[in-house]
Amino acid sequence: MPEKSEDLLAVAVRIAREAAATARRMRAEAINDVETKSTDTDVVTAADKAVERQVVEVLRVERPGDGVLGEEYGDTTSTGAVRWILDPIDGTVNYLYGLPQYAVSLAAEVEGAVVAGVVHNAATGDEWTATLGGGAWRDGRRLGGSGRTTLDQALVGTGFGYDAARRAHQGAVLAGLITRVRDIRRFGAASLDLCMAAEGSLDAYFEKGLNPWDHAAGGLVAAEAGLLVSGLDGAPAGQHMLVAAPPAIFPALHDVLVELDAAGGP
Ligand code: LIP
Repeated sequence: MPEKSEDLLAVAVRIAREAAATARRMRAEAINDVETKSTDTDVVTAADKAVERQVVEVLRVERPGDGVLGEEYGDTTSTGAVRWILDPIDGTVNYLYGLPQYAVSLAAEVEGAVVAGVVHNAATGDEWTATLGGGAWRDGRRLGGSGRTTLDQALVGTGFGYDAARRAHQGAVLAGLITRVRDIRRFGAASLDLCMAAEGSLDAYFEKGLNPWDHAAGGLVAAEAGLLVSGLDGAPAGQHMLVAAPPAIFPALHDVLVELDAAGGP
């Protein structure tokens, strides 16, 4: 008998809240051991690593057969059907600067399909959850996405990679898009961007270069809020592109992104 998504969500919510408390405590103590990864601006702090170690250890003890895919320590082995997908602190640059837009993002994947997810803003305590087929929720309120129907009235979220060559291409895409939409917002954490799109605080969101841990939980929240979440030209959402938008504006945004070669470049 497969586990109920609701039960997996309850585990995820409890663990994410504990992890967020650790992130807050460590930030209050001092940001230290800041290292860089792919570029000089792609940072990872001691808190990122400590939070991921905390989550991995709790899951190892409580759910010994499960696997974990985390941003900082990669994939652990699993003997069962469940794999947890974790970004310990999504929005690390915001965390470094003290901007209240960073989250613990934790999703449960069963036989390759994400069935439960939580995104917990570690700065504000705001929390979004979803289960496959069970809807998307924020603090007990069911989410239904934006009612926007035209792209020229849409407030569109996006983000940028850390590599200069990719940023140059993304900037060129933005230059072509910005006159076709109401406006652009860049908040710095994909999981929260997807949750804002799910609740209608953004009308849509897109980004090239996301990793599974960036969007596993937030992508389920957005999809369960009724948004279309995918890549371009029928591809699934992935590193080449993720687009999340209500059905009314998804086609127009999709076609502009194709026209601007948003999935292209380095
Ligand atoms: C971040 C993403 C964001 C992207 C940033 C960064 P991180 O993840 O959530 O959407 O634009 O460049 O990749 O690195 O803070 O976990």
